[in-house]
Amino acid sequence: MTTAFEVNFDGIVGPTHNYGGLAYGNIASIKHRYSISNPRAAVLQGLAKMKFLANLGLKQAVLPPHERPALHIARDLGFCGSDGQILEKLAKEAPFLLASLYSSSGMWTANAGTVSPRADTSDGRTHITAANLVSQFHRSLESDFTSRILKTIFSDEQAFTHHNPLPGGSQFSDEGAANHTRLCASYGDSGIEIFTYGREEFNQSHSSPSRFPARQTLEASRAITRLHGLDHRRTIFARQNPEAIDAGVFHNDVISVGNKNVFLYHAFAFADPVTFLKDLRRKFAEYTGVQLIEIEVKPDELSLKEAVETYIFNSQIVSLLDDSMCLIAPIECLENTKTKAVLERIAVEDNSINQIQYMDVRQSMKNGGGPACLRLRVVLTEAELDLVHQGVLLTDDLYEQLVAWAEKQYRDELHLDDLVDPSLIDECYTTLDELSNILQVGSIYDFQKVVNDF
Ligand code: SUG
Repeated sequence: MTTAFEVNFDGIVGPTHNYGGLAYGNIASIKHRYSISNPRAAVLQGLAKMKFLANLGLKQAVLPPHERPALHIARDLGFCGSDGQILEKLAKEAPFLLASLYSSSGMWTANAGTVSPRADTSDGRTHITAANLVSQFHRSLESDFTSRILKTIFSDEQAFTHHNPLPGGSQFSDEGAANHTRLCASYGDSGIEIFTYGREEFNQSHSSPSRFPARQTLEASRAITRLHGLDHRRTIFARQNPEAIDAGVFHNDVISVGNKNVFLYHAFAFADPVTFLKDLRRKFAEYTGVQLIEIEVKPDELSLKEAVETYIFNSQIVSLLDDSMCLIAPIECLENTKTKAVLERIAVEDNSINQIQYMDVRQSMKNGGGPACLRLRVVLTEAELDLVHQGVLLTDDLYEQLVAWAEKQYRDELHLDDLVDPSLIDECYTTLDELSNILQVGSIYDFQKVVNDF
């Protein structure tokens, strides 16, 4: 058995965090469209969550925000003139595009990519595929920078293999780890990788959601398993319940979550739960030698609607140093009597989870991103962790630097009308430039390269 850790790479909320209502099928995003956002509160909430996990003795790291506004995309789409003129034209002709180019959606790093640890892959390397996120325009802008930053952080070619985001259009729509759950006996052992998808592009015989789009395709999930060299005997593909997608479950991590041998899910999460769970139980017992602990939440205990409103399943389940587990839930679950009761039941049952903690990430929640959306899980051995760029690992010192940086640089409030102000561009560049220095990641942003060329 090799000792390995789960390291959470949380996205730092960007300085342009806003409520553009861009994500169709994500009920919170649509509900809060045009609200005034609080970027400083948002970034501090995210940092506080990271610090909380680090204080529990867990390995915690950060991923920097993306460069926004993504003005090169506006130019690619035929908008011309100075930066200020482009912003004005966007505001007048295509406000949706303006909000998209300013979106801070890179903060939800559960969608940054899919990671398979060395214990699961055929060549014993950690495989990483940045998600193409093609199902939502504003999110599709993330994949280039995500690839770049992941390659910067996991740069050792002997240990880490990076694959390009999947090619093609909606047929290979890939949303990263939000639809990927890895279960195992201990992190260093090989595990069972579950890939959840909403639709099969080349087989339309299944019922589809009627209200909202299914984002992940089976074809994309299969491609990831091929690229990562996963053993098909330890891989499972499970279709999301279309009814759940129509209730606002745009990613599977809104309705199930797993850690080690614990799997928490809503009874309506999967299209064919009986077959899926039977397969999972059998494979898990056969290949890990350990029994799976299933925690099912039934619809009479909590409806799909209540699950989506509170994001209870978007909790993080983490293993503490004594090997007990802690469930980190959004604070909204404490304020809802039904979810609070479900969590109290989970805490007293015999299932390894004996601690529930509530986190305030309300700014992110208003855009449909809970605690689990904000982090990308990467299982690493001690040797691999040493090869990771050390500047992104959260220490007390880095935390203090990031809080001071955010307090100095971030606006208290941001309204969509503010996005047309050209001075916001420089403000963002200065903020991101300072961050790249703090994290010692070099000139990762395009605007830094332009300046350095002169
Ligand atoms: O893709 N929201 C994100 C939320 C992602 C949550 N991630 C996981 N479930 N893993 C999305 O729907 C809203 C942005 C806006 O409306 O401005 C947004 O993109």
